[in-house]
Amino acid sequence: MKRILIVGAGGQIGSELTRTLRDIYGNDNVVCSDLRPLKGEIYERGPIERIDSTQIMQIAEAVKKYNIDTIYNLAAILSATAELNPMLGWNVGIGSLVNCLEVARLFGCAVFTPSSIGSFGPTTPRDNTPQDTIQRPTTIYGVTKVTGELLSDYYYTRFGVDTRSVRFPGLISNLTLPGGGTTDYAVEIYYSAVKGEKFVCPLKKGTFMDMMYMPDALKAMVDIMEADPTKLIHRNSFNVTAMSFDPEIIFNAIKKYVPTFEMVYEPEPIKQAIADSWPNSLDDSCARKEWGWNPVYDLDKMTVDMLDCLKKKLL
Ligand code: NAD
Ligand code: AKB
Repeated sequence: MKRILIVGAGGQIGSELTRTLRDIYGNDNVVCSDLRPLKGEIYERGPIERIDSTQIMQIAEAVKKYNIDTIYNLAAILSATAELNPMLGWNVGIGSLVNCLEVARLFGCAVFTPSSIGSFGPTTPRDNTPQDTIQRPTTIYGVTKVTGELLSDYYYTRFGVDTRSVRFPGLISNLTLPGGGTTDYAVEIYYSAVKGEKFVCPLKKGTFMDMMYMPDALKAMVDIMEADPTKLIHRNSFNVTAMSFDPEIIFNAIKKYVPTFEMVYEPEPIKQAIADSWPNSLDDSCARKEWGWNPVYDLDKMTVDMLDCLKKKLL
């Protein structure tokens, strides 16, 4: 049975990953931690620690105290927010990663750290972006993600630390709101539709990006850490995707079920520039071949579930 520490468990992914990992591995075997206080049923089912992941001793003490063998490192500042404070983006993203890797080296832990479509840039092939290709991002978020991929591979080849990662697209979910990314609009649009509000879209029509529904993302994070290491040719990091759309396509997918729904475009320059530098769609064939990646949700199936869950939550 794994003994897991989640770092940065309070966010969009961590709030759901805590529940998933506790369902699989048992409440007491999954320690959740964050800089901010963690409150609520999901967190209180098992051990909670307050950890600032830029402080290596705080991670090391928790790993020792709970006999941890696997770290899920989720602490980061997402793309749009990081662009407003690049040093914070670097210090949290890289500080947390280096500390997790060093503690993992000393205590023999495996480490999962998500990369992102943000690790690509304007010179990357935009359509069907290959697994191994140009990675010259123009955002500080992307710089931290490429650095993170390289560092994670370095710790694997140099020290044998079992590091694994996926390049997530925009994640869509209904439990915890996203934390300042460029793809957040694809979550917020569902909240507007359910609340009966007109949606103000921060990106232009025709801005395509990859996306994924949270249940598939949770499955990816479990499956890659359970994968047979002898089958992994790549490690840090695998392209994974489930769908690609622009604002018009997701708007029409929602309008099919909420006929009165309205949207206007008011592009935000920072978000638009970031989105324009990212791929339109990824080729995730290596993940499919090496560890059986196979998402369940397409746009329509996700839309039905999102609207249903948000109606129960908000109305
Ligand atoms: P989020 O912003 O919702 O959550 C991040 C969490 O990290 C927050 O709870 C925050 O309090 C915590 N944190 C910040 N500084 C910290 C520190 N010093 N010590 C401890 N905790 C700290 O982000 P998320 O969406 O859950 O993303 C998690 C990871 O997944 C990040 O690496 C992100 O880049 C990556 N990712 C997310 C998406 C997405 O669409 N959500 C897509 C691609 C990659
Ligand atoms: C962001 O938009 O910053 C994230 C991501 C795709 O990495 N959602």
